[in-house]
Amino acid sequence: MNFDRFDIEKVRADFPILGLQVSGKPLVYLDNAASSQMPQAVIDRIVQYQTAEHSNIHRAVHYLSELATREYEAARVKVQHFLTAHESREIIFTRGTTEAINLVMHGYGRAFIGKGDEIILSGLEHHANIVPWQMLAQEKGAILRVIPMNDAGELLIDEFEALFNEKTKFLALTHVSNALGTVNPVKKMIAFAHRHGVPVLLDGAQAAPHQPVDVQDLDCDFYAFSGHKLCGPTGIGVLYGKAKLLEKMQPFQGGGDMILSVTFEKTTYNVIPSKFEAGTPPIMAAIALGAAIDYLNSIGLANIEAYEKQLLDYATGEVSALNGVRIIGTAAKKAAVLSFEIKGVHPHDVGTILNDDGIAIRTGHHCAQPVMQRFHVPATARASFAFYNTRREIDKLVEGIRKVQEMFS
Ligand code: C6P
Repeated sequence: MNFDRFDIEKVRADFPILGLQVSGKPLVYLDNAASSQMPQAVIDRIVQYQTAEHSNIHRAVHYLSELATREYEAARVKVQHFLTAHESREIIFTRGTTEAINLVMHGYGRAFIGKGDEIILSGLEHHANIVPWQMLAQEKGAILRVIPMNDAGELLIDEFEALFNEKTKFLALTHVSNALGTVNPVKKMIAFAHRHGVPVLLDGAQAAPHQPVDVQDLDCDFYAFSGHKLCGPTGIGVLYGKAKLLEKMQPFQGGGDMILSVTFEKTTYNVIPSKFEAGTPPIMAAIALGAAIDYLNSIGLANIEAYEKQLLDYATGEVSALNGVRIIGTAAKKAAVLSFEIKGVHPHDVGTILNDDGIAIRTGHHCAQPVMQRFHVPATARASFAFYNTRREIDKLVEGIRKVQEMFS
């Protein structure tokens, strides 16, 4: 097996936290789908900003304010190129994927989706791409339609197509499932939705950190992702939206920076993207996200995707060879997520015992309870990989699973 896409030891050395000992053992961090770790370059960028650049933006003519404004807007341009968006004004900084989806629900959904209209979601969605649409449906009297999946965790495309009718007004779809790792055939699904005049939001939280994303090639109308899953900090996320849609949307929140003028009678809203960035934004976090994108680009998203696929293939082979372990989510096209259950052991016990060996995985419903319901499990154990993980770490995971089985035998 070829693991030499890039120098993994050099990459690991960029992440100080990977040198940590947990429970007296070297940390094996396999919870990257929840939050990935931060390289020194991003930590340094945060320190530099806080020590020599910090100020509020868009508000003053002094040196620091102009510098911080420049760096914040430069981060927006980095995100634009990262997503291959047409224009930087199509990039809106949010607190994360959740806020980005809520922004679309409020700004687009409340204006353009009404009573009896239908919104299509998939059975693979994270709660962040279910609950806002449910709230909208309750408010407006709209209806949610759900694309079912097969036992591998792949969406049933015939059933997807059959859901469309003249009432269909929106498709909100995850690019990659956080619970199972399924990579959805989003480009084809977007093209189908567009043939019916239906705009599409992609939840890219689990895709953007793991593969190149080109929103123009996908032709999605909205794309959302989070900084903390992409080697950046928490508190920052991105909403990409096509300019022509963002322009006709209502603001999400009211306050400073999103206005051109205010009187007690009337407010005129700012142009995009400011119209959607009310109040002082997470300036430091946006700049750090820009640094994270620079770092990922220095490795190359295509290299990351190829390397993580090798990790996933290796892990899938090793874990599926274990008696009494069931992998949940066996789609033909998967990102680096391995959800599993060990016969007779609650996933929380699996997580706790692995933690005793310094191995970090996530256990629970992964904020995707409908996925758990589909597979008739209350929860799973989930190992999720990043480009700084190694085959040796997967061996440790497998040793840990064997140890759990011995303890419960
Ligand atoms: N999934 C996980 O462990 P926020 O919290 O806004 O940054 O991201 C929400 C979100 C939305 N969509 C998908 C597909 C996601 O995976 C997540 C976050 C984490 O799987 C935390 S629940």
